[in-house]
Amino acid sequence: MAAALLPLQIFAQTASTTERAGELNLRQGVTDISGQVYDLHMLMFSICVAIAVAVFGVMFYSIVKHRKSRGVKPAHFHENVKVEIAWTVIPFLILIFMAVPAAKTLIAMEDTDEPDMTVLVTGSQWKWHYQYMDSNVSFYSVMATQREQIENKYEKGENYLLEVDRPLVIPTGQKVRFLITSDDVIHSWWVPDFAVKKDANPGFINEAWTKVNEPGIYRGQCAELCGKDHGFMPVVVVAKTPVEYEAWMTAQEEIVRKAKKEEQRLLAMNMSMDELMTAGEKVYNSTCAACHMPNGEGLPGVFPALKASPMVLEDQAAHINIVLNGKAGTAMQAFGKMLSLKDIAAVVTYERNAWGNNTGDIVQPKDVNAVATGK
Ligand code: HEC
Ligand SMILES: [Cu+2]
Repeated sequence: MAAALLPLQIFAQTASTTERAGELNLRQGVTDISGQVYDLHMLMFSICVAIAVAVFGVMFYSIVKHRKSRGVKPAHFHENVKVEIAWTVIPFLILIFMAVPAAKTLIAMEDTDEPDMTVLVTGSQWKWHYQYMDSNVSFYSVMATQREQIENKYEKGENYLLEVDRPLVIPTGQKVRFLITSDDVIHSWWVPDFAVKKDANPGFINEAWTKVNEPGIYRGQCAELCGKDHGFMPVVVVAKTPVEYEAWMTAQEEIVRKAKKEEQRLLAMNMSMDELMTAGEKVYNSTCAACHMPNGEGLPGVFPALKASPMVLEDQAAHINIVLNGKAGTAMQAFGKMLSLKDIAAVVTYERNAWGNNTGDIVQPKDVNAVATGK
């Protein structure tokens, strides 16, 4: 909480935020490409300023020097071939002069050939999913800013709305290719320090790439208006040295291996009603209650009540299926990728027995697996 922070820390945070807010120019970024984009931006900007100074200079000089009150008679030079050629050829040459370096940089930005590694980036309302194509590691990256900061109950932190639970980790000095797509609406994956900003379109895959020179934490956001929580899907990329990256990747692969083993163990076991209800309540409150409400009554006309819902009371397979796969075109998303078999078994059991639903049904991880695999 704000009150718990040292005054010095608060001062430091405010100082750095205002510093960033006061930044007027495009940032230089941390990759060769972002440096090229910056140089291009400065070149174009200087050309525009020079043209503006020349054009307005001549204009204001003429207005003042040749004003009517001084008795100046206007000159007439309609259809002057020399002037017409000049004002066609000069802008044409300026445009060519600008187009050559711009095209060079654009082509370099689009050149995703021969990457050292590839990450599939999938946007969904309102979080990012990262899948390392060269391994079996994948995870969601969800905004970590506290609700209380958003609601102005706590002091806003230094990285307000720009912090996540699990950042994307990439190695420095390697060409990382991003395949960018979406599960629902159009998002846009944007990391200003890399000069990477690509639309994430459902049903299409866009490509981008980066090669980060220095280890560090780089922050960005979804740059496409994608619904009510558009501002709440930040991008955080941590660039580590190749050695540190390898260590991180090995640890992640170990976690995946353990989870697979744990899943096998779960499939073989039966959990008790108490265990399932306790775990299920936790999952429900953190993942489902925002829409279906803590009391299971939903929001009439927007989010259906699960209390006394016929699907929840009767059709167990349909119930498991909608939690696993969601329902296309509605806010009910697929939780199969996000929750474990155990979590889904627990939350489905919880819904079937909480709020007076009292079906007595116990759903085990293997029941969820049966629906997931169609066996
Ligand atoms: C972002 C809002 C949202 C969240 C979060 C959400 N749901 Fe839903 N849910 C919906 C909507 C909207 C529907 C209705 C879909 C439709 O039109 O049939 C729905 C439908 C359902 C249904 C079918 C109800 C019926 O009677 O047809 C079940 C069961 C369900 N959700 C369970 C869950 C569970 C379990 C979770 C958490 C793991 C969850 N939902 C999280 C929005 C949400
Ligand atoms: Cu978005």
